[in-house]
Amino acid sequence: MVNEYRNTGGTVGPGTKMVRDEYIEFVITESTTASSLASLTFGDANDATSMLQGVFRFDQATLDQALTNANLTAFLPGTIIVVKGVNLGAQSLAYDPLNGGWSFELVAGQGARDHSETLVNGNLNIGNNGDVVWISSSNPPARNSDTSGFIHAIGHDNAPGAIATTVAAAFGSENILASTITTGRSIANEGNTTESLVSTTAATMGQPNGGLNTTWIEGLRGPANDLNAVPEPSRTLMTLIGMTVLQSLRQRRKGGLHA
Ligand SMILES: [Ca+2]
Ligand SMILES: [Ca+2]
Repeated sequence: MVNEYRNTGGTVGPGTKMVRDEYIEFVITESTTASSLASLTFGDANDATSMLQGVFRFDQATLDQALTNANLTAFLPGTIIVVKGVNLGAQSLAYDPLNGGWSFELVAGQGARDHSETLVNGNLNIGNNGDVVWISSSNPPARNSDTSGFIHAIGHDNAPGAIATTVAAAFGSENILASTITTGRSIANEGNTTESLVSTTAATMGQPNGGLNTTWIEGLRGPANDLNAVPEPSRTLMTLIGMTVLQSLRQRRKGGLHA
């Protein structure tokens, strides 16, 4: 799922097809192999959200390297993948969820790159007036209006074009924030699988977006990371201990009054 995207006023890095200081962020919701991820495409829309604009893919050799580094054969639920412009630091494949390293960062033009079939051939450039960031099983979209393979998308537009309208119909109206944005802002999901999109100056590249989004992603990562996943017997025990303490306090207070 698309979790966040950053809008700056920057220009496209030479040869990278993406604005040099923008980023987009995906959350993996179920165990996914490198070859599965490499078969997907992702990208953005034009400012009018009426057409697809940039089409990217993940580089499988790079994904394989991240898995090798993690000593895993598939990406785990709760993993955050960042795709970023060339000015946002070196590519980071230090993926290690078994030791708390739940994100990795691909640089546009390196581990994430423009799709070789340039049927849709724009730059990944987040717009002030509107945009849709999408991920698709269609490889690649056949034309700039082809949303048939969309797995997920979020966007913003106060006057949605055809792509944003389709996304709202397919995934829910909460997937499109009815607003324009300024530069220096992210569109971030502060919800879970039911989006709660906000326009925010906060940048949380590679991290959950706070609120329910953090609770949800930590839940995907498993019980060790999720206080809400404490097994029922332990919760019951904690409640009982709490009640016992309360009763002791009351008794002590009563005793105090009598003394
Ligand atoms: Ca765009
Ligand atoms: Ca984030």
